[in-house]
Amino acid sequence: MRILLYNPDNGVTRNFMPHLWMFLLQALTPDGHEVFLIDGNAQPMDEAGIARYVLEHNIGLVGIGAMTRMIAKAYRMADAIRAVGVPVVMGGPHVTEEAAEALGRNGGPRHADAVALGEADETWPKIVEDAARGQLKDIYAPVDDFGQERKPSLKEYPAIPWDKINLDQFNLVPKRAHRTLQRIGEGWGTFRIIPMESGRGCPYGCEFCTVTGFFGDSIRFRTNESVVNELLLLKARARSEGGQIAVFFIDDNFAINIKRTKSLLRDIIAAGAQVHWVAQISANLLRDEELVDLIAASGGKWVFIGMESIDPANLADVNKGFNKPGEYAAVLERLARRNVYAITSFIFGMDNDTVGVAERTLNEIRAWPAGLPIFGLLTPLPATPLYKRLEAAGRLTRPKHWQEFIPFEMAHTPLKMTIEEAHAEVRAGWAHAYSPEAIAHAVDSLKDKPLGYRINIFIARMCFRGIYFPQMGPLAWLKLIYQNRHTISSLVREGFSTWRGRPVSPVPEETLGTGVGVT
Ligand code: B12
Ligand code: SF4
Repeated sequence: MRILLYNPDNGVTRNFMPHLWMFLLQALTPDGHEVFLIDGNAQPMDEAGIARYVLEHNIGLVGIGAMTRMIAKAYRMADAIRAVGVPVVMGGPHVTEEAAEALGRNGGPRHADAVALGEADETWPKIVEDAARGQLKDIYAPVDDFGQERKPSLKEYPAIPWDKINLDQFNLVPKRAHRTLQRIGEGWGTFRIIPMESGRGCPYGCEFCTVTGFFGDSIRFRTNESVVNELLLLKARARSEGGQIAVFFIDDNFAINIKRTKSLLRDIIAAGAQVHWVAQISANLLRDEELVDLIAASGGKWVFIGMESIDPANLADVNKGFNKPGEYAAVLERLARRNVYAITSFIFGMDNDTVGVAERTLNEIRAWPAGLPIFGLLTPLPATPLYKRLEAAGRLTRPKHWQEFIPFEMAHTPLKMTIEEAHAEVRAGWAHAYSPEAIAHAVDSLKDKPLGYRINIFIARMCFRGIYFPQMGPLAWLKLIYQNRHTISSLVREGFSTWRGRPVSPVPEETLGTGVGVT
């Protein structure tokens, strides 16, 4: 049977990274079936397009995975596929919480022939076999022989064949530049950010988060050896095609067990498996100097920190009191001393937020080492404790907000400001943090570092701006380049004089070094 695994586009940005679930399920597919992958962010497709694709490729089963914010698009695509007679199985966090919706059991239309609840590592082979026999069941749940929920152990993690998978759709280097860039330095003909997990689960239970409910508070890890081997495989592939690779460790809290994280990072260093990497780590775990040393030595370049708020009352409200705003600056400086920078994520519209929260937060950010701040709104995702609390209090304004997804729009009323005021705060956060002046300031703050770090922060800020401000077409980019022309010309001038002052060197890593790539 031919199987298509499809991930819908998010409708806002061209995702910089593919989704891991597709590669994982592909690796877990029983022999004798052929698997095709389409990520809608890399290969945009509409309903008619996907219906045509499944017919032309003689697809016998389509698997669709989606977060809550993409579910409306996922349902539309599923409807189009089912209309041409091909069965659809859906999985992922949204349908796990809203299976009745996907199966049309709550009064709405049916979108999926089957739903895979929770982690599907162990149920996927069964789903494929049932589909091949034409006997798909409605629901597949990961349970043991006694009907108890079972979380897969990651000790027997499948080897994802990164050396063989066709990754053309995920190359961030434009096709036209491929050949030229392949010859530069160690080779920049391809550049991909690959998702990899080293463990699953987070016990912290923040009120707005799906993770503790979905993956459970039992933390599971792959063996160090399996992670190291995967890194070596990716590194070898990048080398063989004259390209670069970076890894996003998608673990929810990469240092949740500090002892184990240190041991993994030591093994990566010992095996020479360093690639540039990004990971999510909560601020409280970054107090450990030795851990931060190992992060830097093993290739860590960016750490994503869910700071959420600079107000301890807000943090206590959402069960994230372990975040201590008073130590944010020290944590970021500890990282910056090792040339590791942070993506700092904030949520506005929390219960103790008042008008002016953006400016108060920006004031703090301005005093920190340069990084990539991002701003969002408190969002009640289905089945989270937050959703239940707001529902019980009658505060949900759009209880099924996912059925009509609108980016950066609240679905409940905040306590101390209006919905419109919360929207204005998010807009102010993005507008100020990504203004040409703020970008110039961030670049300038790294003037004591090699040029590559300034280019790195500049490119990253230009790209991250697109999370909020639509900049999909060439015109939007031209406008952006014009607005930031002074910073660009100073970087170009400096690059040129650096290059003239240097002998033979191919384009040095720090010149191209967008902070990611094979070390
Ligand atoms: C990496 C990641 C991202 C990446 C992007 C995704 C990517 N390209 O990988 C980045 C950092 C950009 C990101 C951004 C966001 N993310 Co995110 N992200 C994650 C994260 C940490 C890992 C995803 C992952 O790969 N997990 C590991 C794989 C193996 O698990 P999985 O995807 O769930 O797949 C398993 C099962 O669900 C199932 N399955 C999944 N799909 C399918 C399909 C089929 C057919 C079947 C059978 C089974 C199946 O089988 C898999 C194996 O067991 C998750 C948290 C988490 N631990 O999952 C949050 C998570 C998915 N993100 C979340 C959110 C909310 C966001 C944002 C909206 C945050 C924000 N406020 O801006 C943005 C939106 C991004 C966008 N514009 O699209 C939520 C989603 C909750 C929900 N109900 O939708 C999660 C769960 C985290 C949370 N805090 O609750 N994210
Ligand atoms: S620390 Fe992060 S992953 Fe863990 S529950 Fe809180 S928000 Fe979710």
